[in-house]
Amino acid sequence: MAATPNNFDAYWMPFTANRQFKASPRLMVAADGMYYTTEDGRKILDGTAGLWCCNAGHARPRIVEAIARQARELDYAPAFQMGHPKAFELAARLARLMPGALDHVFFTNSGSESVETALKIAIAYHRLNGQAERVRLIGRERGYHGVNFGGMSVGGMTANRKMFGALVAGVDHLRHTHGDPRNLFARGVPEFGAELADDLERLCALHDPSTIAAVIVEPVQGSAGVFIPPRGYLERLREICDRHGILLIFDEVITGYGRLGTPFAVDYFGVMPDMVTTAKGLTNGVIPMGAVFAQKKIHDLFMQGPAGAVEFFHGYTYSANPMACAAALGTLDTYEEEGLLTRGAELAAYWADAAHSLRDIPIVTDIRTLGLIAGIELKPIPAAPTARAFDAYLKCFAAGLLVRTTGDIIALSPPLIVQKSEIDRLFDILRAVLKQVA
Ligand code: PXG
Repeated sequence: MAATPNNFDAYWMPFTANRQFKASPRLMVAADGMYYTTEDGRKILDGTAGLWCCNAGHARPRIVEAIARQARELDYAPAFQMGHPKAFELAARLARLMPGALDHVFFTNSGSESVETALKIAIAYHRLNGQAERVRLIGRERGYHGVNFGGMSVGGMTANRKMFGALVAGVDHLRHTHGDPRNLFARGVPEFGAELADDLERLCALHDPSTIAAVIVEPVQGSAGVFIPPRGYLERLREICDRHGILLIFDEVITGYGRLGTPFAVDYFGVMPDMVTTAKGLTNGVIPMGAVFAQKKIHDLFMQGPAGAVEFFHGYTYSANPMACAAALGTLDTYEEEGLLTRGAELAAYWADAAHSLRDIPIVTDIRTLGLIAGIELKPIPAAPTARAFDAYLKCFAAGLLVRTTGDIIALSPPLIVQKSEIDRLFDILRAVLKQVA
């Protein structure tokens, strides 16, 4: 086992209460299958697939071997005006996996970069299409699209925005879909609230739809606390976008690669956006990588200038990095061989039953489930919002279970290899902890 570092000072940790953590650190030193191992040798059941990304579980041989082989064979190749075979192989394979005409793939290194890339493609697309006035971007309250300026601006989580100035100009937000009491404890897609999509018409009336480039939404809002779109909501957004010539972007950084029991949320909801942003499960979280899928009509419009001209002045040093491509191919092999991209569909009912069994606990005020996701909302301690959920998080960790919390919501998203016995164990631990924090 690794030795405890003797100095916690230099590392400025992301999205972390640094001083609290460093006073009482939680260090992982190994992972295998469904379990992490902590520095003090305890096994922790992974209830969150790392951060919604290790969909195939940990230390998967196909991925480990692919990375090791790639490091020996071709460690890095320049990304601009140059290529390597695995980049093309991976893009072609992803295009086959994604339904419809979403058949061109731009590689990034994270969900945040995928979002920036898609927003830039949207604005540039309209300009190439003779509609340079389409520059506005519409996101949604409580949306999370990463932490870079574009994604932060279309995002709708206050804490992620308020410290950072005026953000990107020309952005507005749809209302979120959470809170209709008729949807409480709904299993799967809730029935009420499709008309909330009409909020887009309000923004169109306010700004003039001919100034709007794109709408970006997470099909299921993850980070803010698992908010599942009401039945018919995404269809309605699609219709309104079509009516006004607005591009629709699905941010599938969480929902992509099997989380809902289908390869993508596009498959689950049967609604076809113009672009899809992904990351996380693309490489099982093992090497940073993101991918933006664009419809053929978008890609092809860029390909019309002089043949020697760079068509899109955008990209990253590590776009389609060979190590990341190898990890992604090893990941897709694993998903395919083990049927993981649809495994969630087989387990969804068992998962939902287990999650909803917590309903009798008095501090549980709502439970939401879809595929292999669950959001369990707790009654906040008066005057101490988030404290109860964080306490539950610490107690779960002490009891051998990793969960995520956001506000007073516990979010669960286990690796897609999870067994029923592990689902039982997960909810047994959670039940005991929720009773302790009541
Ligand atoms: N879009 C969506 C929908 C996301 O969920 C990002 C973009 C940004 O991805 P990167 O790779 O830049 O972090 C995300 C990331 C959580 C949690 O616990 C969620 C994310 C990241 C970390 C924690 O809910 N989502």
